[in-house]
Formats: sequence, structure tokens, C-alpha cells
Amino acid sequence: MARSSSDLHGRRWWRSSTARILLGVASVIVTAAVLVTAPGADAAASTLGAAAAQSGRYFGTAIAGGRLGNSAYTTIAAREFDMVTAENEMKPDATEPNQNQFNFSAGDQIYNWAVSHGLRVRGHTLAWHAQQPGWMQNMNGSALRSAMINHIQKVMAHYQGKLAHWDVVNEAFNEDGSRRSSNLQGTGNDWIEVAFRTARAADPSVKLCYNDYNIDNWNYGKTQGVYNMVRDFKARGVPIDCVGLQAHFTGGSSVPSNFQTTISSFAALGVDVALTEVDVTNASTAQYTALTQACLNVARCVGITVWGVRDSDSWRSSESPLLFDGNGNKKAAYNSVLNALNAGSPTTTPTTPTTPTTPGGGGCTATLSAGQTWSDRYNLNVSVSGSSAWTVTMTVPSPARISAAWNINGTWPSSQVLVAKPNGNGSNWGVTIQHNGNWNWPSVSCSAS
Ligand code: 9MR
Repeated sequence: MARSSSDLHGRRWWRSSTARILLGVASVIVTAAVLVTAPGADAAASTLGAAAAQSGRYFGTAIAGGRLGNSAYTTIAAREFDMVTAENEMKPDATEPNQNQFNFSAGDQIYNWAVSHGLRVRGHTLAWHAQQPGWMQNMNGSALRSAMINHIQKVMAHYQGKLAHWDVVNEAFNEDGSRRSSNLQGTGNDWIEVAFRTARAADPSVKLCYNDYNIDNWNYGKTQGVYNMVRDFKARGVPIDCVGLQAHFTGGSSVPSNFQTTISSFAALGVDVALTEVDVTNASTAQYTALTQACLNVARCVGITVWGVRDSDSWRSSESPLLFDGNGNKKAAYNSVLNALNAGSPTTTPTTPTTPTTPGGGGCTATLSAGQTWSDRYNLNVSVSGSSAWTVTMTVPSPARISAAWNINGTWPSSQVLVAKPNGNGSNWGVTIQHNGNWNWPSVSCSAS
């Protein structure tokens, strides 16, 4: 029985070597044996994405739409990475060039390239003082506040359910930890929380991030300013799920010795942390190793994105800050990062199901069993007996969501509910569930027709 990975929103999560094996196996029995293999038990992985996946993390890159016609570029990107950030194409000047006239062609080109190659996508960015369209730059006050809300609603509606993260607000702080003055700040100090509340309502399924640079050193004023905002948001129930440390260790900055303290301190507030735009002057192997290790050492550091593929693709190309040289060759820093990822121990996660099996009624039974587990998600195997013409309805408890399914014909009333029917390929299938903190297994009901 060949397995096919059909998927809720066209995404594929199957990037680890274990998962690649899964797609090719012919026997359910063999598949089950592979599925219970613990993350990290694999032999050393040979790509950044696969190596990061061993501990439930992703490894991403910025992608520039204008380079998607370059096969050397796309070959490396598709092979090495499992997450993509649009370098410029989902920013406000790209997506809303005229007020309330949206253009998603450039963003969609990157999104479609990514998902067709099995990569996920981070959205970047919704509210920012820079790269505003001209009409927005000239706005202020309540008109700008309304325009920001409308922008967030419309752009998030377009990508609803499709993205892993959104950088809702970008670079809103000064170096001393005070708020950066901008037309957005001028609309009132609450603009950031309004942006996050608007974003949560627009797409409850995507993780909402605050993203900034120079928030790497725990003792720095800007780091503390952002930390205090996130702490305040968590205390008051303002929806925020993650903090992105851009980690541009270029232009005179370098990885601080307390970088891990910064990551773990943010994580301790109850948010995920991601390194979102990494580059390092001259691609220092020591610094790339240190930043990778710092992320691996914190369970809630969910992934690393480098800000471009080859040095020639970098916004700071003169500093040769990336993992591939201009000819696409792996640099020493590439091996440092890969080795660190391969040595990383798997993230400890609860694996004990709260519901070992869930029979249905109505002439058939759907039985769940544990599959592979990562820090942010887990797989379940489903075996249906009693009928070959079944309909299984699966409901995951909020805020968990079903992010992928395979070997079924599925319809998706919501990201919490899957209605599965046979696809002609037997009665053993599975799902990936992003737990969002709720590890309780879904309820299922089965009816035969
Ligand atoms: O890499 C991006 C570059 O192509 C653009 O010209 C620039 C314009 O602002 O933005 C760069 O990306 C930035 C990112 O969106 C936010 N953090 C800083 C990045 C580097 O400037």
C-alpha cells in the first residue's frame, strides 16, 4: 500500500529522514515500527532541515522571489531547508500597494514554491515602520490605526490557515528599550497590542510573533524593553505566541555570551522563541555553532532561519555571512551548524496519551495509536475496522489543531475538525496534530455507510 501525504492546506511536514522513509514504505507494519522511533534516534542527517527536525525544530531561509528562476538557488533551498520567510514579498508595501487594494502575487509565488517543495512558511511582516506603501507613510492618527487593522485582517485572511507563524509587529523598539517613534507609534502606545488582538481574531490557528533585532544580549536595554512588553502582554492576556530574535550578527555585532539566557528568559514567559534572520560576519564557525547550540539548549526555541541562501543573496553580501558561498558550496559554518544540529539531543516532551484508544459507534471503530512526537506536534496513526466504507470525524481539543493528514480523502470544517473517508488505499491512515500546549488526544467517531 503506497502512502500518499495529502494535507490540510497543501503543506507537508515530512522533512525528517524518518518521515521520508514513511512516505516510501509499503507495509503498515513496517510503518508502525518506524513511527515509534524516537526523534533523534536517526543516523546523522545530511541536510539542515532534516538535522533540525530530529529535535522537532525547523531550519529555514529567507527566499527572494526574484531568485526563484535560478536553479542553483532553488536546488539548495529545497534540499536544505524546511521553512521559508519571504524576504520582502509579504511586507505591507508589497501586499497593499494602494489602500485597500491587495496584491498577493509575489507573496503567493514564494508560498506556492515553498509548499510545492514541502517547506512551511513564516509570514513577514504585518505592521512595521519601514517598507510601508506610500499612502500609508503619509497617514497618521485614527485613519492609520484603521488602515493597520484592515491590513492585518485582509492579509491574514488571504493566508488563513496556511502559515506557521506571522511576524505581526516588527522592530518597534529603540536601542534603549523605549518605543521607536513612528507613524504607528503616533496612533497610541496600544498599537502593538491592537495589532496582536486583530491578528488573533483574523487567524486563530497561526502563531503570532513579535520580531526585532539587537535583542540578543540579555543585558541590553532594547532586550529588556521587548521582554517587559511580552511579560506585560502575557500577564494581561494579550495574544502573543512567539518572539523572533532576528540575530543579525553582522554590521559590527556578534553573538553575546548570554545569548542562551536571553532565549530561555523569553521562553520562560510562555512564548516560543525563533531565530528569524540569522547571519554572521564572515560566517564565523564559532558564532554559528554558539547560536545553534543556544537554540538547541532551550526547549521552546523552535527553529532557526538564516537570512538568505548564498553569500551573494545576502543583504550584507560584502560580509559573506551565510552558510553557502556565491557558487553554492557549503562553507565551514554549514558543517558547524549541521554537526551541532545532529548532536542536539531530542527535546523532552510528554508522550503519554491521555486517551489510549477511542472507539467509535455506528458500525465501525477508529483506533488511535501514538506516532512520532516533536516539541510542537505529534503524529497519530488511525486504524479503522468494521467497515470499508467509513466516515471518521476527528475533533482535536483547542488550541490544538490538525495540521496534516495522509492516506484519506479529507474535508476540513475547521482546523480543529477533520472528516476522513477512505481514499481507496485501505483503512490505516494518520494525522499530524500541532498541540499548542494541549496534548490531549482528539475524540473520534466512526460511521459506516
Ligand atoms: O533583506 C531585506 C532587504 O532585501 C530589504 O531591502 C530590506 C528593506 O527594509 O529589508 C531586508 O530585510 C530586513 C527584514 O525585513 C527585517 N529585519 C532586517 C532585515 C535586513 O534589513
